[in-house]
Amino acid sequence: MPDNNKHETNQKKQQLEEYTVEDQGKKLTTNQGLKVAEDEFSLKAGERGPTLLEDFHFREKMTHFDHERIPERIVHARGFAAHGEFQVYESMKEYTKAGFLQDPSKKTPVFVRFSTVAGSKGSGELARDARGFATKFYTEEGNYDLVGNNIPVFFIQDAIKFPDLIHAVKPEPHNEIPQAASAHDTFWDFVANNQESAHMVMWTMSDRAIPRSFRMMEGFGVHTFRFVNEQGNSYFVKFHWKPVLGTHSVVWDEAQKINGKDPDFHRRDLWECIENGDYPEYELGVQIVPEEDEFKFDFDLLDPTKLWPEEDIPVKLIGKMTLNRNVDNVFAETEQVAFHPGHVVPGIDFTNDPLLQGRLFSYTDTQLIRLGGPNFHELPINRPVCPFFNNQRDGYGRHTINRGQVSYHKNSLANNTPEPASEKEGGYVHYQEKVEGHKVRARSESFKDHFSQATLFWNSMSQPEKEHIIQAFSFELGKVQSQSVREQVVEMFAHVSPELASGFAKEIGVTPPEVRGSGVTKSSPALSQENSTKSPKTRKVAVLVDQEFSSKEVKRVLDVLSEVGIQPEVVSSRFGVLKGADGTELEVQHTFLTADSVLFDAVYAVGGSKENKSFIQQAKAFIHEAYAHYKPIGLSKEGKAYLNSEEMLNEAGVVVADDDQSEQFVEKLIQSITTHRHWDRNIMM
Ligand code: HDE
Repeated sequence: MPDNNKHETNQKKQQLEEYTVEDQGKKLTTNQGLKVAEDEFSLKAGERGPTLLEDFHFREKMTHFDHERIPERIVHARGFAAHGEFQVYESMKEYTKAGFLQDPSKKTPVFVRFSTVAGSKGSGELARDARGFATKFYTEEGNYDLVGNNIPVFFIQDAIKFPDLIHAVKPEPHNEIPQAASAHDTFWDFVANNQESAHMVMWTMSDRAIPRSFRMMEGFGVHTFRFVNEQGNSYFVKFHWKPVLGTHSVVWDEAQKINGKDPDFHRRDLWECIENGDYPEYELGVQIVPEEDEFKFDFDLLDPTKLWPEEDIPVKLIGKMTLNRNVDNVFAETEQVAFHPGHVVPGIDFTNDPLLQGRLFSYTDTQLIRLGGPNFHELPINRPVCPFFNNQRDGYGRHTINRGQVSYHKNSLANNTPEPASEKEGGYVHYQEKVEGHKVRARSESFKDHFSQATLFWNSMSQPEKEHIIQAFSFELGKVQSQSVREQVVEMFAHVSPELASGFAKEIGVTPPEVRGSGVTKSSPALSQENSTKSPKTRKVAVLVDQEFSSKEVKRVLDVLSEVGIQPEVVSSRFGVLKGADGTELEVQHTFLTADSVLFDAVYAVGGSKENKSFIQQAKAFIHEAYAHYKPIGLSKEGKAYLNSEEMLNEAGVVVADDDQSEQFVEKLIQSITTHRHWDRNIMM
């Protein structure tokens, strides 16, 4: 019923617009609807006189302003979001009765918020950190939230430790330093003394923690959830989001520079791609384990520090999400959206993962303080698209005007309305899992292996990825002041891999450990980003051009790049129009002052007048930085001269145009851009 789908999407949009889009030509009024005659001068006794208390318009305006800020999220404060839709490929009836996973013709509206975890609301987006990947599905059976991260495991196994973890990673309380960074004593002290964190720390020290784009990172539900079908059969399930453009990262030196040059790099990237119609797409994947196989693995399915290797339990791709609309107002939507892992629909249920169980309490609790009361579900962004109706009443910020005298169940005065729905009518019935045991504060023996999967992750990395991990540990522990903490961390990661631990031990002045390791030799190729999809689409290329450029190939190269979805942008010394030797014109989009090589995926050096020393100098610096970050580099005949050494011409990913071969040049350049980074390059500066 495609028409119905359209109707729902429009209905959601309308609901939101009702509150967010201002009509042209409206008159300014107070919040009581009184038309305002003057909005620039406060009411005074005489032109130079004191302001009068009587000025109700001034007081209302100022009071509202004074209260504009709400508490930022204690974690995931820095976030950015977009609207979109989800469509399942084929009915998932066999495994789940969830309505939105039945009909391939149905489009379910979604809202997705990406975030960093540790930093404040205004922090740089390229922090080394996990990324939040939270999706709200506005289904006909109510809202379903898949509140995940871009890393498939977590630091801790029990929710009771979450406040400790977050206290340790947040800026240290005595001086509030450092912002949005785990490179400090308290975080690493926590890690060394809470060794269940080993696996996730491997991920946060890897390239996964510095993604190139929200559009190029995976998402994971982390916990094991349950699917339940119409017959009442249950399956364990792990959720994945797989980005269609593949999973890609920047390098650490670049990340730090981007934070200065453009702290909004990730949100800008998402915003611009959606505005340009390059809609980010992710496939929803599920790993499914029948209930009877619960104990067939060498790890506990309920342990959130463990992933399910994709080679053992394949990821079935079951649908696609497309993000196709930017928000109208960041505060009303992105800031006020309230996610909760407990927002489920029939067919999706929980397991006893002790981290998940704790989250089921925390999210409503946090919304109460953050959104100022129990009516946050009435905010346009949080409202379900299906009707909702119950006996809850009153509270801060109530929008609904409930009619009638009855607000209790059971009743006879309103014919027992609202009345619970049976399972057949769509009423949510919790999966009747059998539980028994002693009331204890304890951890299962099956949760006690902290190192095997950390080693699995290490074994699965390519050589460059391993080097990046060693560099990340060296950086982070290099910022740790306590020698004891450094030593404890080396000792801990010697259990994961002696190669890793000795790799960074020597960089931080700690005696390399005696050989140890976990003994695990298995690897999971799916964990390496090197094996992910590669695509040239939406890659940004800085085209360095100056006046009098020799234009034979340029226009054609730019056209071909654009045809395959690459975005070439002209960078020069000054804004204006550049004229090529044969009269071709190019408009400058950025100058060296406003752009930087770290903000692009690749460089195409065209060049220009030999007289402009300033251009040449700046172009050289631009190219060499891109080169040092392993980026694709295309050089025109003139551009060749900008390299410091002839040898660089033969290095990986450097493509040179010879006039007669310009066809091959652009093809090779596209190939080089598709590769993303050229790790087997000698860095000689
Ligand atoms: Fe969260 N988490 N979390 N978390 N989380 C919050 O809820 C919490 C955990 C995740 O864009 C808070 O509304 C506890 C794992 C995302 O709005 C808070 C525990 C995963 C977001 C909270 C965890 C997540 C949050 C703060 C340990 C990946 C941002 C503001 C038991 C599966 C959602 C808010 C958004 C946000 C609590 C662990 C993902 C305080 C207690 C594991 C993506 O309620």
